[in-house]
Amino acid sequence: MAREATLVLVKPDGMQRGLAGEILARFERRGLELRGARLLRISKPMARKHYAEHKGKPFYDGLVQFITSDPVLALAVSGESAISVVREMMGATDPLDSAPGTIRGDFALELSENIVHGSDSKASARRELALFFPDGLV
Ligand code: IDP
Ligand code: MG
Repeated sequence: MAREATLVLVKPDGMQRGLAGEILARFERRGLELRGARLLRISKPMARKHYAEHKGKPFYDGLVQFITSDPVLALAVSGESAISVVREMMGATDPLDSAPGTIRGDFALELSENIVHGSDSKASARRELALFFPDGLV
């Protein structure tokens, strides 16, 4: 496999619960490298772009509403197979299916408040990193 970069978001619920440090520490301890970090409140247009793949789904409007409701921490992390490693460490989308030891499996119970986002493919990572880090990574 190869070295990759991926986007992580600590969503508004994760920020409100004070889990940003815990989440970043898990990725750092795993050996991933922090290449960028931004604390921001996502605008509606940016949220619609970020979640464009879900447009038309019943939960889309609520998702856009939620991700723009409070600040998020956007992290660019890189390392060997970073995209799949981050996804595995996040756990399944529905926290009720997430294994203990994963971020969602340890900290969440609700599908709509599942603490973190992570890019799901190389194409998504490229697109999402460009959206959140338009000036590039360090
Ligand atoms: P992912 O975050 O694990 O990649 P996606 O399928 O890309 O999952 O969905 C994006 C986000 O939308 C999820 O993290 C979750 O918060 C929310 N979501 C997904 N499916 C549903 C649903 O059926 N009802 C409510 N929210 C959902
Ligand atoms: Mg997704």
